[in-house]
Amino acid sequence: MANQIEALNAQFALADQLRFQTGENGLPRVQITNRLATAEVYLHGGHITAFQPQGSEPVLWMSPLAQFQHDKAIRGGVPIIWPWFGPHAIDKHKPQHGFARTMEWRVSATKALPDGSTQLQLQLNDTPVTHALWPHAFELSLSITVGTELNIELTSRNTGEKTFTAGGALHSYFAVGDVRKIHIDGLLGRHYIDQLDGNRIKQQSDAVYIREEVDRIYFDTEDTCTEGICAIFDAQLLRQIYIKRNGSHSTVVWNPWKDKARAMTDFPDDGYQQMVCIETANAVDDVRHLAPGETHTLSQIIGL
Ligand code: TA6
Repeated sequence: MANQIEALNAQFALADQLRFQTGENGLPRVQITNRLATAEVYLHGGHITAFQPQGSEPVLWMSPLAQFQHDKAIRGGVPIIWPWFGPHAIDKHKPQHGFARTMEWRVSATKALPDGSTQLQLQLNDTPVTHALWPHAFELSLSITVGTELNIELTSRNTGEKTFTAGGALHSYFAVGDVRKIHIDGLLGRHYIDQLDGNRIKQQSDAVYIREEVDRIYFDTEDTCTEGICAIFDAQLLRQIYIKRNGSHSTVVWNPWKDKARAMTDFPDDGYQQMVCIETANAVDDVRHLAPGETHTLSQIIGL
């Protein structure tokens, strides 16, 4: 492990901005610190585990019980969901939310940008392990730019000989002071699938409040605006987190509330009070069909 870290620093470290270190449970971690913000990224899952603009509170929520195991997703931060969202459509034995978040990604580039932000580019290609789960050749590129905003771009490329269909999400866990004192704007009038009520389709008639378990997939329809901006108004921390979404016509809002929180071993019983997931997704009918050589980029910009 130490050799891997040394080799990564020799090739990709950026003086006083980006370094590789041994993270939790010995997993390689990227530490980014610049004059605008700090961030942490694990090569395991291409997983952003921290983002904090200078002078602000952390923007992302991380579970203190997160397990940094090779075969598990890290709980919190921004899990990369790909090439399917939720359970596999046919084989329920295949991993929930696909395999990208439990694979080891490799570093393809690091850049110090002129505006003072720092960019990390990671890549994941198909392997015999992924072929056993999903019989397609692909190249997945993840570009993470850390500045006053956090810009995440996930680009899927079909490098095979036949068209494939891929879904996914940037499954972001946002840190809030008290989830009962927030509301979410940007989804008014949108229809959603209520995953807790027989997948019934409903329409959002007000801002989104979290007063119980919530698990909804909002989708664009012809008559609902798709300007792609959501905002969390946090009355406790007196701040607003905005999420500008692109390449996505479906947005997931999730809070496990008490019972589900208690049922998850990597999630503290009261953790639901300090987080909410708003996920920039390609879910349900919003999956993308890529012919050989075609690409799709799912992206979001997070800021305060
Ligand atoms: O965020 C939507 C969702 O699909 C929920 O149904 C819940 O399962 C959540 O993802 C977390 O999934 P995970 O596999 O990370 O425990």
